[in-house]
Amino acid sequence: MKITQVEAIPFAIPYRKPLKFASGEVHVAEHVLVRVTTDDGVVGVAEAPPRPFTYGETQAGIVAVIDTIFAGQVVGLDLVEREQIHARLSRTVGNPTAKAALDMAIWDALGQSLGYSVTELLGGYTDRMRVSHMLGFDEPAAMVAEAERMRDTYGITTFKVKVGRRPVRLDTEVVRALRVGLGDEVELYVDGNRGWSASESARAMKEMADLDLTFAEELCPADDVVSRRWLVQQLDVPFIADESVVTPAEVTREVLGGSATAVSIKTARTGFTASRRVHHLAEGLGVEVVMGNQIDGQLGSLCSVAFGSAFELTSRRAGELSNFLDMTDDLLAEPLDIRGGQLVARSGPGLGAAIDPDKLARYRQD
Ligand code: MUC
Ligand code: MG
Repeated sequence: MKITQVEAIPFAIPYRKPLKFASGEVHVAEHVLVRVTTDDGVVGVAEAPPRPFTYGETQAGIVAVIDTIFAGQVVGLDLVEREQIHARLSRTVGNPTAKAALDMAIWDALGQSLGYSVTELLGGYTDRMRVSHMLGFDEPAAMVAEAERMRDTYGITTFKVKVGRRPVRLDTEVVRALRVGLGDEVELYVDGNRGWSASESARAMKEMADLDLTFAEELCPADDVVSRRWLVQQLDVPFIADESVVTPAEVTREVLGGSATAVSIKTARTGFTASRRVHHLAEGLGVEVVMGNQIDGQLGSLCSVAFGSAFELTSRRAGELSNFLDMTDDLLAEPLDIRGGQLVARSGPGLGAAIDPDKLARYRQD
């Protein structure tokens, strides 16, 4: 089970409609397919979705760092030496998305080699999650129509609404329209991607006090240390830290510092090895967890549901698993199927993710 080759293949697939939010917008999925081959001929895969405006990683940068730094650190190691692999990749402070995709492709290869699904290897709690859909910026009527379509077509009843625009009324009116249009049956929460100040966030949350929100996420920057703590202490819903908690140490700092009361786990940035550490830490700290979405394609969403299904804490809340629906196509040979508001992790072995060779040939950029 020795790793003999690591490939980083850039590909690009357009979105049917762009996803817009306070820190950026995505029109084309310019992702990287990572493939890990072993001496037994097993091939593990995962997907890296760079978010330049958040983590500074780009598609070209991910290909370069894997080819020139990370591949050489793991080739020759056995698939079971996961802590050795983690230690070597962790010498590099940044590049979370590149490290995560490599880590997940190794777990996929390990699962295939041992004959178990990744979910079974990680924890095996269940095999499915409820799905939460992210709604990007648009006019209130268009966002309500989008949510109704997701509910009627896929049975999705949990929605994360992007906020963080100015004036705050632009967003609070959208959330009110969603509550009125969809009724009390749906769950709603908001994500500001650091777009507001702490005081704007407090005002917006007051305006939405009667809308029965489940969570508020990263409404203002974590670096506004004192004012963010002030905000989090006055809210009556958990405050999710997302892009401010890329490492377990950051989770510890934000939670113990009173600047977050829940965490988003994104396998796209912590893979399986470090996501497991974040999960255990969240359990020990006693904070809630939401499986987040780095605007993943189908392979990335399969990784999220594989991890989220593995533990009780991560499968308790709906996971953000559906934004691949906005893409015009994908690389998976067998598309993901959201039904009754749920997504099932594949029974494996590994991730159970076969790549369609014709689609890869069509969309690859190298
Ligand atoms: C989110 O939860 O913030 C937007 C940027 C990113 O990296 O992830 C998305 C969703
Ligand atoms: Mg977020």
